[in-house]
Amino acid sequence: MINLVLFGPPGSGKGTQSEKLIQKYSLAHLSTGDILRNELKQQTPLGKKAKAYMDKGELVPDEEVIAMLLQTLDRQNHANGFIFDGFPRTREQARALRHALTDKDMRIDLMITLDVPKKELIKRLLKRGQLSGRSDDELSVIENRINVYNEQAQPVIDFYDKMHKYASIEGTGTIDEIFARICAVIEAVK
Ligand code: B4P
Repeated sequence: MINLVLFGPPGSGKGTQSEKLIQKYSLAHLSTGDILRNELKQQTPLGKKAKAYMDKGELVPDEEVIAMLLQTLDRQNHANGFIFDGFPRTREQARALRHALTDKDMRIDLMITLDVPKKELIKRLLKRGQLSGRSDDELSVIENRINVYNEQAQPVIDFYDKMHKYASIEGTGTIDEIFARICAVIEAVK
């Protein structure tokens, strides 16, 4: 079993690389962004509340996101392990995840950050906005999402770095080049 956290700014390729990782390592995928977008689509009370935050590029409050993630975690089969994509994003979320995993006799093996320059993030997200119509892929919202990431990232990185579970990966280049870099750090801890 291996449990991974994929971290990085918006547009750094967390979703893209997660798809490849779940194939290669047969992991269960938990993306809080995807779960929230699904809640929004279903017009659930959480989805309606989350929309206001997501539209502005703000984080959905910890209380809601943590409860949602823990419920989903309880429902998932975890034979080979999990990839947590976009969670935790705050130190509170990191603490809650550690607590929940400890109760299940599990732990995070590695937190991988995808490092991508701001200019490239904006380019990728504007392109995705044109192709997918995601309403948060619009310039002023993208810039706020990047600022929010920059404010919240360091405490999360420190949380895993203190436990020697943090790896930073250069997130530019082709998708396959980045994937090879990620696999190399995973193989080193397996
Ligand atoms: P997320 O869904 O996590 O969205 P993201 O950070 O924008 O995406 P990601 O990094 O996965 O980018 P992707 O691979 O798609 O969050 C959305 C919102 O939900 C947040 O702003 C927040 O409001 C809320 N939320 C989610 N989790 C939360 C939490 N834990 N707490 C509170 N709120 C939370 O890549 C982007 C684009 O780049 C794609 O189009 C892709 O094709 C392209 N791309 C990828 N790799 C590339 C490469 N190597 N070269 C060129 N293009 C590439």
